[in-house]
Amino acid sequence: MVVQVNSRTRQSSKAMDGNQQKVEANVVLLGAENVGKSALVVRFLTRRFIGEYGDIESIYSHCDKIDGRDVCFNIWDSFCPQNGKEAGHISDRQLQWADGFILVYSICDRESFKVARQQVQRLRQAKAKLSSTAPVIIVGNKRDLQHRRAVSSEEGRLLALSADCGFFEISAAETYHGVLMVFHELLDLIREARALKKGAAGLKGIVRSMSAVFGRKRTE
Ligand SMILES: Nc1nc2c(ncn2[C@@H]2O[C@H](COP(=O)(O)OP(=O)(O)O)[C@@H](O)[C@H]2O)c(=O)[nH]1
Ligand SMILES: [Mg+2]
Repeated sequence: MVVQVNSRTRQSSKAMDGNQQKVEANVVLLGAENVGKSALVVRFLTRRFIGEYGDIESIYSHCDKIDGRDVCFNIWDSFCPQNGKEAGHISDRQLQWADGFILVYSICDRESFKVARQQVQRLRQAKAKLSSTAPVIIVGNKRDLQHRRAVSSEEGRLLALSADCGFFEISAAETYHGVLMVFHELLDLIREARALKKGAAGLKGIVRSMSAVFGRKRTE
């Protein structure tokens, strides 16, 4: 069962045959320690839940056909220490590299929701500074542990709405489907953001050419 609220690299599409384009998307997984970031990535890559994942920070590549289009995800599974100054830190490299973010908390860990809230705030500030359009999806994981729930769906949904992020509640332990929906939704948002950027760049070009023409006329 998945709960969803709907609310976007550098351009790195490569031309394939005809109009088909290969889409590449860099995705960074953020969130506190122990919320299931690695479980979510491994589920997406292998369709399996293996239980224990260790504390390795890795970048994985995963290529697939989605809606008849070749898509290649590069997924940065980050490692976030729970305590100290480093808690909730998002590096400049991650900010520059990412086309989109998946921000995970555990529905049975109130502290992890606090970290998610801080990271949403950091992302907003950094995005404004870098004029980045990278979309964010907030994910409440461990939905199977209802009896230990400490964060209501409503709180998660409100956080997402307030920051214009996507939202899902899932269980990486129980289903592959929820995880798949998160990546597909993020891909849609990334493609939307690229199209908007392209449109805005095109519009700027038209405005530049028009002002060149009218500018010249005035001086003639
Ligand atoms: N019950 C339950 N446990 C989960 C779920 N996802 C991850 N876990 C467990 O939570 C722990 C931390 O997972 P991990 O992926 O290593 O978290 P990370 O530190 O955020 O990468 C592990 O023991 C996982 O088996 C889930 O959806 N439900
Ligand atoms: Mg991990």
